Amino acid sequence: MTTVERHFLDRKGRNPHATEEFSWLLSGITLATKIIAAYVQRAGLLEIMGATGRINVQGEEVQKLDEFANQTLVRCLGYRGNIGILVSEEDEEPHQIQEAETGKYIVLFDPLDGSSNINANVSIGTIFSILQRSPESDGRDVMTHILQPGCNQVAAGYVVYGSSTVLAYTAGDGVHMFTLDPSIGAYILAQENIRMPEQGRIYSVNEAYCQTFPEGIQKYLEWVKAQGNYSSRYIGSLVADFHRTLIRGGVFLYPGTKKAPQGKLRLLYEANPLAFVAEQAGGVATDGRQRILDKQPQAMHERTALIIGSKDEVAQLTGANGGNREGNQNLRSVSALLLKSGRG
Ligand code: FDP
Repeated sequence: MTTVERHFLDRKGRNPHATEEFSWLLSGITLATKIIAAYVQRAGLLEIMGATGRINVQGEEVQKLDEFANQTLVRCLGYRGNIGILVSEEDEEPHQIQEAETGKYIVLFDPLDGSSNINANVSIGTIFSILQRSPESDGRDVMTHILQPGCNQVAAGYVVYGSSTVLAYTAGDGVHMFTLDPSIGAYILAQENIRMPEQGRIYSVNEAYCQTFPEGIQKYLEWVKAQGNYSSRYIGSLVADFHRTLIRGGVFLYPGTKKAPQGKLRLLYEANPLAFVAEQAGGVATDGRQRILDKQPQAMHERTALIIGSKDEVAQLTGANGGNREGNQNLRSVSALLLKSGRG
């Protein structure tokens, strides 16, 4: 049986970050997510369903489980000696844990993604991203360490609390998946070096907003339906929709809408870590104009449009790789509309 930490340490020599120190950090994430998984499973019994009555920094209603998941991650990671800064989607400000000399890692996380689905027993998850303090910074301005492009991530991954609890992570050398065995309380290796299928005839989007999507996206959605061989799947929990896309292929998209012109999803806690996982599995992630991992974040809670999935399906939508005629038209329309609205 290979656990996450053991699997990671076995990569010593192949991955510069595969150290005992980093494995200790990862064990903070596995511990926290095991506690969260246990609570998610018993949420109805523990009377921790429902809203707290508080509105978070994102303007969203905070669920009791959101708060619990956030506190669990902060507590479990706060004691890991090598973590300097913790950044949560739920909190307005970063948690500064340690000085630069010791706390060289920064962990950013969405403690409970898809939380509006909690009360309906739909899969939800935790997403994490790990950075190192920026070497260019003088160490005083905390934001220069946090606002790094996604291509600087040292590791990233997610946990889906679904029919089973599954953890997938990358540290820049492939994507590896583990299943939580509740009888022994450990994540056990299920599959190494996962590859996302290059094609997958599944599109995943909240089509209710279609009328307010950029014209290029609307055209793509018309095109996809006209093919007759695509299926639509939308769970409404990014982490679960992404996990299906990783395993079965296809494309997930959440473009800008009238309500959320910049897109709804968060660059640092959602798009960046999933883009890192997608690329490491052979997939692609873009905002319609630019590779997600090249985006220079301007603010901690910045939002972005996201198109992520199988290489061929994203190319079909964006017209990348000299794609087909419809694809190229889609790209031009998406880019032109993004530029016109000042979002490019
Ligand atoms: P939620 O609001 O339930 O937390 O970013 C959060 C997120 O869920 C994603 O997990 C999900 O993909 C998306 O928002 C769903 O948004 P819509 O309800 O607008 O489709």
